[in-house]
Amino acid sequence: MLTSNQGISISDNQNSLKAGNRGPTLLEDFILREKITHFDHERIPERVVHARGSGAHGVFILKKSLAKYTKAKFLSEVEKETPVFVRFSTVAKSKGSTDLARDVRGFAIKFYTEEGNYDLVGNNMPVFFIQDAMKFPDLVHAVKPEPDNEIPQAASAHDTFWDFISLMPESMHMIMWLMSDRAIPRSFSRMEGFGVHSFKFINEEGKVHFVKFHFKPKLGVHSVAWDEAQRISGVDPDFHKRDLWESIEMKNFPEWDFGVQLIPEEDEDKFDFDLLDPTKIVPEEEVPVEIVGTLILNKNPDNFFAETEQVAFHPGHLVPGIDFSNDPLLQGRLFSYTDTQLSRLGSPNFHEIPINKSLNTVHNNQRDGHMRHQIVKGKISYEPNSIGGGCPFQATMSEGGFTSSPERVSGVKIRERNKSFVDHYSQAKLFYNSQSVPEKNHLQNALIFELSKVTIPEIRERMVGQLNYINKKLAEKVAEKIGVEVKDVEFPNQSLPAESNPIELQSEEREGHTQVSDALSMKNTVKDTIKGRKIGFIMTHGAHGKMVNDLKNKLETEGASVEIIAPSLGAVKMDDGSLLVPKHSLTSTASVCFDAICIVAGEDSVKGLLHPEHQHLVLHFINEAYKHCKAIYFGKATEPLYMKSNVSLKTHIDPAIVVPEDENTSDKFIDAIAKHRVWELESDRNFQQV
Ligand code: HDE
Repeated sequence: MLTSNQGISISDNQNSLKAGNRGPTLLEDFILREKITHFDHERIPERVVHARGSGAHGVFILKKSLAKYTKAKFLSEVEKETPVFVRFSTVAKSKGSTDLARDVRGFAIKFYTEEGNYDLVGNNMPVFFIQDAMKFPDLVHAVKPEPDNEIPQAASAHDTFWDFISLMPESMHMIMWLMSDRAIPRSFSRMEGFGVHSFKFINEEGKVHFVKFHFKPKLGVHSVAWDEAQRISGVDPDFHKRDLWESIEMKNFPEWDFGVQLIPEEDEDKFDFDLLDPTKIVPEEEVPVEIVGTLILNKNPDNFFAETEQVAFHPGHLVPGIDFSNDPLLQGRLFSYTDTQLSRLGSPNFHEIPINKSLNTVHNNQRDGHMRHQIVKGKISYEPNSIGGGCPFQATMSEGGFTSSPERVSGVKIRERNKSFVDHYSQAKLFYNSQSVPEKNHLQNALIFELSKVTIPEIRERMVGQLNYINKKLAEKVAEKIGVEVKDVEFPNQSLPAESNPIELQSEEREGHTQVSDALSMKNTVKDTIKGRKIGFIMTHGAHGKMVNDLKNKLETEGASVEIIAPSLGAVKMDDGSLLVPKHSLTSTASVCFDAICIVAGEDSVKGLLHPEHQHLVLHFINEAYKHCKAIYFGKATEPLYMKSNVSLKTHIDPAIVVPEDENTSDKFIDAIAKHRVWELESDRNFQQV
């Protein structure tokens, strides 16, 4: 039965209580008042950053014991399964903005371990914009919509962001990541996750290792084209959220390998960068990533607000065996997260909300406060006590009590950055130099797009000056397109120690030990599976039933999903008499929502698609998919459509175009989809579009 919040059964949920049929509503209508009061308070403040998120439950399975390095139990016992909740997010955008904004993605994991909650609150990029927490509010103010007119939403392409960035050489490495296609992922399941900071592992003997955390998607790291991202934002702004939800519903569970880079404490100074500097990676060539576990997301939340919105992460939620490093960005984060939960969730009792609750029972003397759920019995809320028999007791180390890793700390109180933090360009170069040619082109075009939106020429000029320290050709190309000259520019940086000359320390001659890293290019990612890919079948009445069924079955057996697109949503009658109900009409979706398309065989179907009412829509579909370097399958008798489309203009052998004359057409199609896109033919495909 429908009840009020006090549990009273409600007999009429349609009409308010009135004085007479046409009379005024009565204040005494407690049912109406309760309903509307609750509704009025349904919203809570959105997260100041990472407002837009998507979450899922899952499990972490340890495959290789790390007991040698950490006493954390969930990382010690092989095959141990730890429940998790993961929240992905965009960073700078509002809760209601598009998934496809150019942005960093949050990758936050709550491990519900037997020793309490452990939160790994990471991103899909391994570095950050700034080195010190002091600059975080400035960074966020600069990237958020400008405060006078609240423009632009879901975009970093504006004056204040680039003004700040152009004055912050330390952000250059992160800018390379942000301008790369990593900032427009194909899906959450195809992006990496990183802990970013160096953390510490401590084993039973108290030995310390620095550790960097990595999550590598089993489906590979794949992105969409920027032009595509812009279109998706209009056609399906929930593209990533939907993909995650649907993959889990279809039991195509997203999976990641969990890996660690381990560095003995005594090797801390062996690198040409500072391990405490969050604008640096530890190149995998210098310290390989050891894969030790699997993260699987296998259950959608039951309620978005209760779980995804109310989940509260904190890099300070640790378990014994893991500790912080002195990274000054991480140190600042340790203050921020509880503080922000207090205003967002409104009470210090947010740990009692089901999604935040530790599996381990909570025993302490903290009491009361807004929205307290726990009913603690007895009169003892202090320690030491004798009345309660001394409970709850402190745990010794052997009983699993948390102890910080002992570290000698001494120093003069000082507001300064260490000289080892000054080199801002070597790893920006490392990233840029490691990209394939199409990736470099995309990065360059992203910079041109973003900087073209900057209205103040001095900012554009300063940015080009920054790029010049990374790559001269890149700087020249961008400068040419944004109407400024490449010049030596001064970068006032008040945060550097007085004796260090930034320009000298950041000179173009300076190179890191590692100059190219394969792990940084998406070219080298996994390209052997079509699991989770979405294939659009374009057809109408008379489509070849056998072809549809055979190809559809084959693609679905390999883990892809096939969606039928037809001129209308009415059932399509195929040449064998069977009926198939389309999921989309030609006007309700677009090629950008699919990884590949198939123009289904069948003379009558092709005739139908050539009808003047549909032809331009079908050709737009094909041409756009072609432009975005996708695999396209042309079934038998589809030649008239092929000939009218831009595909017929191709000048190179294109491995992603499948025509009836090909051998093993379905295998060729599957192979092309698995490769994701033929980025290397992008200029050829685009050139032909003119
Ligand atoms: Fe966060 N960050 N952050 N951050 N962060 C928040 O906490 C903050 C940083 C990250 O899905 C906030 O609960 C400061 C780095 C993720 O709920 C806030 C600094 C990394 C999420 C906050 C950083 C992150 C947040 C806003 C610099 C990658 C979303 C809402 C000192 C390693 C978690 C909230 C979720 C959220 C502060 C920098 C990741 C305001 C002060 C670096 C994934 O507390």
